[in-house]
Formats: sequence, structure tokens, C-alpha cells
Amino acid sequence: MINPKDKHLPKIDTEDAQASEHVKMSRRLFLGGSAALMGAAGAGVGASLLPATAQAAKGGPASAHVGPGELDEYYGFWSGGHSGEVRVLGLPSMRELMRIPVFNTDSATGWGITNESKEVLGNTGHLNGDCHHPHMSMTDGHYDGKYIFINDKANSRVARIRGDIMKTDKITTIPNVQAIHGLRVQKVPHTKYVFANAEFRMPHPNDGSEMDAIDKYFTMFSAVNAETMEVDWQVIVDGNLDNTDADYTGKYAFSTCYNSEGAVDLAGSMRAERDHLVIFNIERIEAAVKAGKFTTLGDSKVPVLDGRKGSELTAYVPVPKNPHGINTAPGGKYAVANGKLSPTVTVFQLDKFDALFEGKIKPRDTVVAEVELGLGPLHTAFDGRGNAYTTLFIDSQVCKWDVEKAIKAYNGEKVNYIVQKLDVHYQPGHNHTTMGETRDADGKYLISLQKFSKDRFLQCGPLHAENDQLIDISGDEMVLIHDGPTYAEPHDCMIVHRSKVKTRKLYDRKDPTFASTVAMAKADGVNLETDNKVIRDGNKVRVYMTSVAPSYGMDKFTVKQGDEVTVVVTNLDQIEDVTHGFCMVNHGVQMEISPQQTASVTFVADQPGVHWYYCNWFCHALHMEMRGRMLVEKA
Ligand code: CUK
Ligand code: CUA
Ligand code: CA
Repeated sequence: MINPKDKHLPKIDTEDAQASEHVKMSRRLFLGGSAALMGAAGAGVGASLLPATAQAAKGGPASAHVGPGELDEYYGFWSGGHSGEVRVLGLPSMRELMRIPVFNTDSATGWGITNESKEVLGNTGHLNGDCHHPHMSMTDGHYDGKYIFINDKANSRVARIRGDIMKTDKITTIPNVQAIHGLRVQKVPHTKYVFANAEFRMPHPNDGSEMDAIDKYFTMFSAVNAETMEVDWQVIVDGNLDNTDADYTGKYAFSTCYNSEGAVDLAGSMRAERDHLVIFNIERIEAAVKAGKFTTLGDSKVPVLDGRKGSELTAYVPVPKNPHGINTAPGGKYAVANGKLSPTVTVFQLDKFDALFEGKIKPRDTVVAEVELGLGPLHTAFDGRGNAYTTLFIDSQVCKWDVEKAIKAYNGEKVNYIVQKLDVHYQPGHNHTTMGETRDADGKYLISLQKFSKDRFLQCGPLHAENDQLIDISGDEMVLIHDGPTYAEPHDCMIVHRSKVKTRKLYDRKDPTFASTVAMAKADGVNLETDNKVIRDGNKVRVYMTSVAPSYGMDKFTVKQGDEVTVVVTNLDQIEDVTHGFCMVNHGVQMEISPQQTASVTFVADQPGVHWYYCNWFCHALHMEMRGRMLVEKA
């Protein structure tokens, strides 16, 4: 049954929100199947059955294999790149658990089709996106499970996903800017702000009168309020903005800039040997907003502050050359900027920022190391034990290095700060460690996200999968343990211990995601939980029906040709996993209705005749029979 050589078996913790009946069941099977293994771990409440790693308790690297019926120890939240979605994976198995549509259309759930999702998507009409940076909200530097935020570079948006139902609930278009790229959350005292970098400089006003007055172009750093999802303020910067991160005091956020040159062409943006890190002084910015020291741009009411060089709101630290990632170490002492066109990383000591803003030290005095790692450093992750892991895009390697030793070497001591270089396949961008962007970095696994897979998988034509590799970093050596093909294009991910994620099994009938639909029903005098009714309002028809496996509350209804029909389905099932669907054949509509959820979809009944509708989420032995007819009477 269970092979004792499988050292990866996930830890089971009864404190754990995910330790459901299912897990307890698995544990019983486990106990029955392999009593010998229980010796060390004990059967006690909260005990770990087996070490998930620490180089799998010295017996060699962990395995990515998680047995049938066993649960993963971590959630991974993966950016879906220009697919516009977010994906949820289990780690270490790397099994894909769920897809969360955000900026895209999703035929399965009806995202982009239902009225509820259209309300979230707003009326920009854009159903494409380019997601790079998923980050979870935090309280005091720990993941709090509440929200996951994601950027859309393609349409300058920021979205929020609710941690409890794992659905997108808010999308904000950032005004006055183009291409939201870097995104991170304020870590301390809690995620009040989501920091969003707009990458491309642009004219202001951007009214079509000018193209080449590029010295007047600028871009801005935006603070999105995590609760309201409104933009609280924007700060104009010199240069452009690439990636961003925040510190562990709540006082500072900082962003890399690869185009300090302000160029609009490739050669121009590589001219300078150094670009910079721009540091934002949150307290001073908030005070300036409060004191009314801001302007606005165009139609937007968002306070805009000038943080260009010379401003007391910002500081600019020169960094070589076209730096890309900026990553704060879990202890909060250091942050690392990754050189990209320079083979170096630059280490900032964050407690020096106060002195910098007080004018006591110079910008470069905040740099405590600038050391060479290899070619094309892009992003750095941390294990919480003093080691950093930097992706080397051009070398196709992950470089493990010791931060304190790098500082010593920079100060002239003869120490080797490079611990190990591991080949990855091929050309890594982001990487991420388990819990590594929080105070709880546990140094178990590293994910390295490769842009190219080349020969690693069966080929599927000219377009290749990417390759997300799982590495056991719990011991002295990094060991590659899994190759995971992924569809376009996970720039970044984050890995959250399952104890931090608390999801609902059923919808709350008061869930705000369908509050507008509930209000509409109320105005129509309809009780969604009991009524099956057709309400006519001119040529608008609202069809309210319930559903309980395996039938809809209404197996037929009649409308007139040309009517605008809104079908509202309420799933009265109370059983976990009994999701229904609603598809009206030949009308381009379908949707998910999970237990206790209400969902609605609107279409024009333009084809006279009988039209079948059916349930398209398999729900019951008689799922095929869950269907009904709409008669459209000829006009
Ligand atoms: S970026 Cu893509 S690899 Cu958009 Cu965070 Cu670095
Ligand atoms: Cu209801 Cu399938
Ligand atoms: Ca540059």
C-alpha cells in the first residue's frame, strides 16, 4: 500500500483547516496500512506523519509524488500570463487543482458570460489580460488567506480574488497609466495597499496631439486600496517601473526601473550603465495626500503626487543595469535587486532607508553588497535560513548564495558566497520558495519557472509548454525533483501553506457575488429559494428557476421572438461538490451554479421554435436527464 521509501507524504496537522473528513479518512487508511511508519511520528493529534522534506529526513530528496487520496501540503497560486487567468496548483505534486478566470472568458464557469461576472469585469469590453504577479494579502507579514491580487499588464488593471471561494470579485482599471506590471502587497501592519507599477511612460495629457515629446512622458506608481479596490494615490516617477516589493515595517515600497533613460527604443533603454531603484516613503506620501498637496489628471479624481528626483516622497538609488526583480528577504533586513543586463545582484539594507530619507546618508549607502552571480539575474527567492536563490536567465541556472557572506565578500573579505548552481531547463524567469515572501519562509521547496521547455516534454507543435520545476531546497544541496509543463505563461507564482487557506464548501446565500441578482428578484417579488416563475417586463423576460439534482424547478417556459431573456438559476443543493450548469443550446450561454449559488445569464431569444436547455456540470446519475425546453413564439 504505502511505500515507506516515499518520504514525501504530506504532513497532517489537525490545526489545519484543510484536514477534512477526507484527510482523516486517509489517515485511517494510512494507520491501517503501515503501522510501522507510525513509530517515529506517533499517532498523536497534530503530529507529522512523516517529514515532507528536510531533504526527506536525510534519506535523500523529497519526491513530488503525492499518493492517490492524499492532499498536498501547499497551495500554489500561479499567474496564467496572457491567458488572463490564475491557476491553483497543489505542491509538491504540482497537480493543477483549479483555474480562476480573471481577465479572460471561461466557457466552463461562464466567466465573462454571466451577469454576475460581467458586473465584476465592468464595461471595458476587454476579455484578454496579461497576468504576471499573484500575491496574497498579509497581516503582520503573514499570509492571511483573505485575498489574492493579480495585475493585468494588457489593460492596466488590478484584480482581487477572494480566498474563500477563489473567484474574482473586483477589477479596477488604473487611471492615467499604461501597462500595470509589478504588483505586491503591503506586508505590515496589514495589506492596506496593493502597490502597482505602470511600466510604460506616456504623454500627459494623452490626447493625440503629440507622439515624440518624450521628455514630457512619465509613468506612475499606484496604491490600490485592498478593501475598496479604489486607487488611493499615484506618484509620478522618473524613468519607468518594472517590479516592486515592500518592506516589513510598512513604511516603504520600492520599484526597479530599467529605463531611466526614458527611451522609446531598445538601444536607448540599454544606454546607461546604471538605472535605479526608486523607494517610496509611504508615510510622507499619505501625509502629503492628507495635506492636499496633490493634483489630479484628466477626468480621474485620484490624488497625483510628484515623486520625481528631488521630491521628499521618494529616493533613487543607482543600480546596474536594467534591473528586473526586487525581492525582500523574509527577515525584512535586506532586499535584493536583480541586475538582468548586469551579472550582479544589489543588496539593500532596509533599516538604512530612514537615514536616507533624513538626509544623513547617500542613496548608495543603503547598498551593502553588489556581487556577481552569473548571467541574466532576474528574480530572487529566500529560504529563511540566510540563503538566496537567484534565477540566471542566460545561464539557465538557479544560483544559491549566502547573503551575509556576499556582504563580507563585497567588503573585501575572501569568502565564497556562492553555495551552488543548479541547471534548470531552460531560461528561468521568476522563482519562488514555500512561504518565501512572508515571515514564515520555511525553506522546503523552490519553484523555478522556465520560459522554454524545448526537449523536456512530448512536443505539441511549434508552440511549446513552459517548464515549472520543483526543487527540494531543504538540505545542503538543491535537488530537482519534478518537471511541470504549464500553458502560457506563468511569470510568477506564490506558495502558501494550506493552513493559511480557508475555503467555503457551499456558497452563503448572502454572498455578495450575486447580491445584484438577489435584489432584482426581490424587486420582481420572487423568492429565489422557492419560486419558479417567469416575469415579463415589456420585452424583457426574467425566468427564475431553482435546481436540485437532477432537475430544474422548471422544465419548460415560453417567451416571444426578440425578447431579452434573463435566466436566473438558484442551486438549492446543500451537498458539497454538487454543482449544476445551465446551457441554452445554440445561444452561446452557459454557466456554473455551485451549491447554494445563484447565477444568471442574459441573451436574446431571436430564433423561433423549441430550444433545449441542459445542465452541463455532471451532477447526478440522471445528469443527462437534467434539461428543459424554451419555446420561442414567432413574433
Ligand atoms: S516579470 Cu516575467 S519573468 Cu512580469 Cu515579474 Cu520577471
Ligand atoms: Cu445538474 Cu448536471
Ligand atoms: Ca536602462
